[in-house]
Amino acid sequence: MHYCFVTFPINAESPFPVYLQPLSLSRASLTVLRQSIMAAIKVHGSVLSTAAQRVIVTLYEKDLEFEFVSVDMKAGEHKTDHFLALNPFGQVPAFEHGDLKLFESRAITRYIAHEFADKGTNLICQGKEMAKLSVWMEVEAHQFDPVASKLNWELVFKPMFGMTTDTAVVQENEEKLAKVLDVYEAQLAKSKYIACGCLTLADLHHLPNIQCLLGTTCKQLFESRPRVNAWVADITARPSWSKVVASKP
Ligand SMILES: N[C@@H](CCC(=O)N[C@@H](CS)C(=O)NCC(=O)O)C(=O)O
Repeated sequence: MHYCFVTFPINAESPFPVYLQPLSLSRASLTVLRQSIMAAIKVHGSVLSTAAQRVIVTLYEKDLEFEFVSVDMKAGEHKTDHFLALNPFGQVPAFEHGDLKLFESRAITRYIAHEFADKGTNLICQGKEMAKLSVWMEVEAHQFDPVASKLNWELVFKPMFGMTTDTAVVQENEEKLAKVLDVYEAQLAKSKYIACGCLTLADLHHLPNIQCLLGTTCKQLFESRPRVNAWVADITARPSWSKVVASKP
């Protein structure tokens, strides 16, 4: 029980005289009070943005409340002065926590995981394990993402915008993705998740691009590698990710 002394009666069974009766708050009401005092978290983005989805899935895993501020990218809202004040590169997502303003999805997820280390799923490690986790976050950003993003642009977004897919770019990047996934298959023989034995930011960072690729011909590149296939099935089945998928139009 948490007490906060006030000078009016609130707890009828209290042994204290009325003027010294404690305000007894349940754990649930204290949480609500604490959350309303805590600085608000805002994510500016589009539900279609893979980079914004990376941040949102992390917030869900950490069980944090946040406000999603929809940016109308079709209307070029991300290039307006108002948005450029949040991200000078004019890209979503942008993130606010009180007076802190951040951009770059992976920097945002790292901030969330460290700042709210005691909330929700622990997505980071300590010492040498953290060093390994950093390696796999870099692998996702520099080996997986460039290839996956190109494939998603050609196979998902170009058709969505009525543009023509460049099959030569698709073939070149499918070959590159196959090589990256061969490394993942070997890594997943050593640990259940991509960086270590438990789910971390490195796994979450992959989710948005993987989800898009599963709706394309690239699906078989994941399915043909048993450990990669099991890992993909595991991380895409997380309730946090299901919530992100459900929010897409
Ligand atoms: N490295 C950035 C990439 C952000 C990014 O490319 N966002 C895309 C949407 S997924 C965007 O805003 N594109 C519009 C543009 O570049 O003008 C991050 O991870 O946050």
